[in-house]
Amino acid sequence: MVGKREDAWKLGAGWNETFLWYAKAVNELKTRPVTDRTSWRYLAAMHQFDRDLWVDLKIIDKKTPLPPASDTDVAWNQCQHSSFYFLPWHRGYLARFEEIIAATVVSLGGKAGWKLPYWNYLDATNPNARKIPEAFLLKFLPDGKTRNPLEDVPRYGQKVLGPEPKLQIDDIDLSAMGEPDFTGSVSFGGSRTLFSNPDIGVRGQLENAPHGSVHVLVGGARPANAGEGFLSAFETAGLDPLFWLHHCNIDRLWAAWMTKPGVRMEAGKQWLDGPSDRAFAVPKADGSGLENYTARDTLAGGKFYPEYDDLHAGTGVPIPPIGGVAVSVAQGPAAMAEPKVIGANSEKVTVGDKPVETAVKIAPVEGKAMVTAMGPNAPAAAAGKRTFLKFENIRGVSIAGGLKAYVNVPAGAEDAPPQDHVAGSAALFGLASASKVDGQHGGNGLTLVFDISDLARRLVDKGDFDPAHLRVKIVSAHDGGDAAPITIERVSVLRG
Ligand SMILES: [Cu+2]
Repeated sequence: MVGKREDAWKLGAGWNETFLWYAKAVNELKTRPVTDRTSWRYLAAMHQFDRDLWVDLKIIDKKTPLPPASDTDVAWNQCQHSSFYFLPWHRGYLARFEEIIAATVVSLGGKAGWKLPYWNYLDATNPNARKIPEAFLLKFLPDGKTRNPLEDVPRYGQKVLGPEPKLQIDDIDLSAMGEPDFTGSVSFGGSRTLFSNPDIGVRGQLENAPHGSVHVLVGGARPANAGEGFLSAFETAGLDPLFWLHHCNIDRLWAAWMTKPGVRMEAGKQWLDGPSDRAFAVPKADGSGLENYTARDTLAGGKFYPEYDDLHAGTGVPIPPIGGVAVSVAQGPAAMAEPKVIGANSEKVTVGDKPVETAVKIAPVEGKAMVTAMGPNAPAAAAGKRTFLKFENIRGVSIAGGLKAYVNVPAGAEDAPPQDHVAGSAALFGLASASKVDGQHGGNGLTLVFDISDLARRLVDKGDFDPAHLRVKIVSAHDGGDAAPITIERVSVLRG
């Protein structure tokens, strides 16, 4: 294939060639039956499919013939979330989607080599970066009468990405890019990383933000079945043409991260060769069959390895790579020591339309060591340790949502907790789906980890850190609204 993937905002305003052909190709794919492996709906169902929901949303009707089980068992419902396959699986998915669009563009009379653009929302040098690219907001194609499929999608969230107080999402940022390790150990669940471990199901930092946040910020979130935007749920996300540009940027952030000196890439066979229980599959570009791939195929030299015009702008990676080629990546033991649970709260928490406070108790020995480590006379090794707050098995029936947590909110400040007590905030992308007992995620819900090292240190400095009684305040989306409550099995503190 020729050419590289480019920044959507640098392709020209409004209907540039790339978007015009994308729109035409999407319209063409939409005309194909769902049994066609190159159809718009087949491709979206590969991410996740829910027949009842799709019927409700009129994406299919009850009589629509679906592909045979030999296809759907292999190729549908594959999306990898809260898993260390999150990035490689999506990379293969994007690559084949791009090839199918490119082939469609050619079949419609366009040029060969169409490339998926990326939505570079965190490019601080571009004042438009956070806006949804224009072509996704126009009602019609340039002919003035053909409906624009890039716009013709339910979206109830933001058109310009930013803080969303109602959803408790502070903002999107590049903090995930500072993580040194690609994946963590089984016991910790990979929460110190860009990623997460499949056995535990912790959401990795990049997957959490900007990935999950942008999904929910654009899609919007309301109580179950009230018509969330397609981007807010696993089952509909792939039906929004913007999904592919968002994921292209997430993929680029991974590519950029890999060029950072000293980062530790996953090199285990379990990751490289893909899950043993189910191979990753994509349709052949001409739709004639299915084809398997592994994470190995998504790395340099592999068939799904992408090329980007720029790994610098909007990635937080300061040194542009030479010729866009990833530098060799360190492998071996993780940069950080194994974090351990040193304390937890005692019972399941339910957060409804009012914030809830839960007390976390750290074991006395660990607590003392922690306070000492943060003091001025701490040994260097101990001082470099990090502190995490973990929320396990967050469940709810709302399609998505959000959560924000604070530690030790001062008395009297309950209504407007100070910013310097914020532990973190997160969009709960896929909440309902991950909470379904019969779902792919086994009903385990979502598990999140926030790095609270700086916050803990500030509290110790102020003398406001009693390890035996940390007060964690949790606010959920729709605070004061009508959303269904979320439950959290356990809140714990880890050090490592
Ligand atoms: Cu996604």
